[in-house]
Amino acid sequence: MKTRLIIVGGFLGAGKTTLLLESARQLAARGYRVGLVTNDQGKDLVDTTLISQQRWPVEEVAGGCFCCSFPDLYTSLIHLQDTIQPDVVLAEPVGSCTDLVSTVLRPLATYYPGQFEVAPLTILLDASRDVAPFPNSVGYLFDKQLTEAELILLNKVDLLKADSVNNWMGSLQKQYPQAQKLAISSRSGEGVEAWLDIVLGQNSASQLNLDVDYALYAEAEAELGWLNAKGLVRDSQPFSAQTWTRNLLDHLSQRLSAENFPIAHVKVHVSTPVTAFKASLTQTGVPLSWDVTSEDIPADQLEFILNLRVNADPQQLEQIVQETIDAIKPNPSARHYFTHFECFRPLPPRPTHRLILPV
Ligand SMILES: Nc1nc2c(ncn2[C@@H]2O[C@H](COP(=O)(O)OP(=O)(O)OP(=O)(O)O)[C@@H](O)[C@H]2O)c(=O)[nH]1
Ligand SMILES: [Mg+2]
Repeated sequence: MKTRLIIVGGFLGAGKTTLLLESARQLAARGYRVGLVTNDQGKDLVDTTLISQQRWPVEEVAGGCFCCSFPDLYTSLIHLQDTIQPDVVLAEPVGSCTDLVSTVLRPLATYYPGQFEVAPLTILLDASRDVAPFPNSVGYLFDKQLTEAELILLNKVDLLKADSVNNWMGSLQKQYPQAQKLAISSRSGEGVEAWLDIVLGQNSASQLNLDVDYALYAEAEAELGWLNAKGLVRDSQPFSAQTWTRNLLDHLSQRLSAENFPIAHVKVHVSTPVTAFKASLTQTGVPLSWDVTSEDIPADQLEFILNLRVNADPQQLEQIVQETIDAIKPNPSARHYFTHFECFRPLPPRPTHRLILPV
């Protein structure tokens, strides 16, 4: 049995995980068996935690993007096939990754035609994203992601007025004429059914050899400081996990803004034995966005996973995170512990395969 593989790329914070979760729900309601694959340069991911908490089968490709960790991606897909026999796998590459057609979709379709049917490459675009505060190389990467799209989804249209959606669709058509386009809201589900009809019914047929300068692409990735941390906070008396989550993101937002470090995505998952919260900041100065909230029952301990992707030096990010977690202690007696802490700049991309079509 072949598995249909739907790959959804797009810049950090564009809404890929939100779309994957909404799609998994809609596909399951249509009777499909679904698996998911997440991906990151590091480990301990908010996305994987969020997906598995919602009880979807998920595999994580950690320590490099799909293109550079192709054998791990393949192993994850085979593992899903062996364990849950999925009809459909939804996969989300790292949000700073491009050249996916030549390095991931085409190799999968070419080397494993009996195992996978690969849907057209979908790239998600956050209608509210402004890349102007980032260095030019990041803008280059952002443009390359859209240039190789077979399908562009203008996401977060719930935040836009109708005439603004029309303007967006018009300018996307001019700039990226190669791609089919839809306006969606991953959050409300608007437009997702129409997109699923396309990616269930069509295979990737891109003949594009993306013209990408790997030195500039590497520079763009290296502009983003990456920080993944996992830990716990304990106190002798119960405290609010929701307030702690809000304080964490508010503090980080203020510090990063004061230092002039543009945010690509800052996300945190916080849980106690009886509650869970997940929230994101996708841009400097934009209010935090809650994805998971529950009744705020105070507890004397919480666990957190924090992922930052910010245009800043990783050591400065580390210092800001350490100081912030100290500053937002629920009480002076509270203690925090890190069980994992890594911060780095992503290494230059070195794809396992790069299948270029003869011209
Ligand atoms: N208003 C609105 N918010 C959305 C929508 N889609 C996603 N978001 C929010 O945007 C934030 C980032 O969404 P994610 O799904 O985590 O984005 P992502 O592309 O997976 O991010 P990375 O994995 O870090 O690249 C979350 O707080 C989402 O709730 C949408 O359609 N409308
Ligand atoms: Mg994600």
